[in-house]
Amino acid sequence: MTFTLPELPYSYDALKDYMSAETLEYHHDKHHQAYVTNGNKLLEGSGLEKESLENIVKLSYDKNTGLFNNAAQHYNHIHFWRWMKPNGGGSKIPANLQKLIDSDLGGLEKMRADFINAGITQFGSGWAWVALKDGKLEIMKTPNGENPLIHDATPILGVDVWEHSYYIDYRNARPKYLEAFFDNLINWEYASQLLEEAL
Ligand code: MN3
Repeated sequence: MTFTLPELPYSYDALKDYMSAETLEYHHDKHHQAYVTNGNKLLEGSGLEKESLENIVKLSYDKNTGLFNNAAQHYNHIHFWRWMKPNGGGSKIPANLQKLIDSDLGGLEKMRADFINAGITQFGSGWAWVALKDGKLEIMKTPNGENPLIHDATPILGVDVWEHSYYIDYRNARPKYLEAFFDNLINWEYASQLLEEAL
């Protein structure tokens, strides 16, 4: 396969109350593009050219660090753009997801606190996640480009806590960014769709 940069599913200023056009321009057009460009260079001759993106991520982990970093970040960002939408967040959650949030994560309020805390306590660059593992939802955090795929889990929701994701809008206030993401940006329908596909 060849990695290609997907279009954002909304305009650059669509999230501007919580994530500026400038952030999205840099994050999508520069950072994500760099993962695509470098990933394609490193994929060439790796022996994994015919694999799916998910398999490239899993098979390159611990074996081909350069390829892994770029492929995993490509995977993470493809979903990250779709985990957000204008007028997102809130507590109207599709039934399949609400059910597991209640049974596995102690309800929405506890899930919110634990997810935000995972993002705050991820030292340095990384991601916070809600992932499905062995049929149950779990809150996870990972460094750099790592993601739940390499821990035998499927990402259902994730938030980028690299500084490039929030520094223009929130400076060093990562907790404020995470609260805004949770309360105003999350596309619950997309998370619900990923859950349905994973179960
Ligand atoms: Mn990023």
